[in-house]
Amino acid sequence: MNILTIGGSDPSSGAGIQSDIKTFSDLGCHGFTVITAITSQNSSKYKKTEPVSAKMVSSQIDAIFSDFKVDAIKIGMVFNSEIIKILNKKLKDFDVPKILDPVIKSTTGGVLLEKNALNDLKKFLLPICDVITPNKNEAEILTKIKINSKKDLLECSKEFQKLGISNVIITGMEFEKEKISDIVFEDSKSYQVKSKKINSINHGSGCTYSSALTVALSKGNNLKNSVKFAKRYSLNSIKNATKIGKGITLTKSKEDPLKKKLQNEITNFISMKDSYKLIPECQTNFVFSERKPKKTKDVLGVQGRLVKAGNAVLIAGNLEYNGSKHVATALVTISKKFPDICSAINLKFDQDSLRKLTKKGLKIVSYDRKKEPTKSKKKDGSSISWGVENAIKKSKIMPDVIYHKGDFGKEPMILIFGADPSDVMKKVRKIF
Ligand code: PXL
Repeated sequence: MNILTIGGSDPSSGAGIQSDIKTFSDLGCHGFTVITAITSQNSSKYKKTEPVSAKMVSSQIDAIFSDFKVDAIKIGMVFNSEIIKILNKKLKDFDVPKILDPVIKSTTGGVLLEKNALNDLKKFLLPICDVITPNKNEAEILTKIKINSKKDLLECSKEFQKLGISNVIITGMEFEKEKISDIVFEDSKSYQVKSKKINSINHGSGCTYSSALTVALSKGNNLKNSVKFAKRYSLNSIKNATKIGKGITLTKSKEDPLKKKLQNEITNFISMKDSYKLIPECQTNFVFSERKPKKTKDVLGVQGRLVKAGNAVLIAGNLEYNGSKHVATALVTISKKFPDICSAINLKFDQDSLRKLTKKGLKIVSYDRKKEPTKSKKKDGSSISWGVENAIKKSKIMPDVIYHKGDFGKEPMILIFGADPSDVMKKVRKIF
């Protein structure tokens, strides 16, 4: 995914566009930046702001839009009315998810939005965005409603919706002891996403939250799952915040190294020419785990699979443990006998692919799904483990590929295994 962040430069890289790019690349996305202001600040002090001219903001947007496909936009610090108006003009007809983090003041006291630009933010930016993520203070300033109860929150969100934005997430509310809640108003329904409260003041948590939310939405996740994802991701970044300066800590991503490796190879897979030709009707999953996973919940996979869309392959969800059922079951089963196998992918059955894989020296075994006992067929999810066990029964050395030619109503399939995702990809590339 390609994500554009529009905001201010923070030289400490704790917040602003520098922090956004870190989050995007950490989550396997490419980040574009349109800078609205240059700030001078560090972990203890906010010094100065120099806004970029509206003309230059406009030119940066043109440079990006004239070249790249942008999948979602995050808007943070916009600083003044001129910039707000140009953003309205350039973005209003651009139909991708637009997430507005209406930052007004930094933790260290810097002004991120001029007072006289508040009304223009409401008039020109809110109506063209899809989701707004104010904290309590920002919500109160923008709606002029003081929040003391859940009823006030509802009124506040209705006020936002009247201003023309349908999805409102008021972040960081504290209704319960030791808990922190994001209150989501999605059109006419509302719900809370809670997490444990961490007692620390840090720089960048708001930016991390809204960037992770933008990534999740860009992939087509619904709002609820995207909020859950953003909350977990930013919570981990807060837990992992580091004190590298003299002042407050800077949030720091705490991505699972397994996720990073799998994400990289998924990016390689989908950018490989003609990879769409390898996707079966039931779509593809690419999985990875530590050695000897016991259950599918120990295996990372793509929640919504890798799906064929014309001549492209799209990632239809987040990388999650328990994100795959079938390919993860195959991995759990094979790793009992061959514990060095920690990653797998399923691909469309094709005789030509099998011929090429054989010619390149890969070890290939198979099973016949028609021979599966009725008892196993009836038990949900046991066909794959039966098949894999059957295919490797006589194997003394680790197989690279297992295939089956299908059964009545069952699609034939190729599974490629490896020690890790890059080993799997090396084998996949042998098909071309
Ligand atoms: O976290 C809000 C924020 C956004 N953008 C810039 C910032 C800050 C907070 O300091 O400096 C540029």
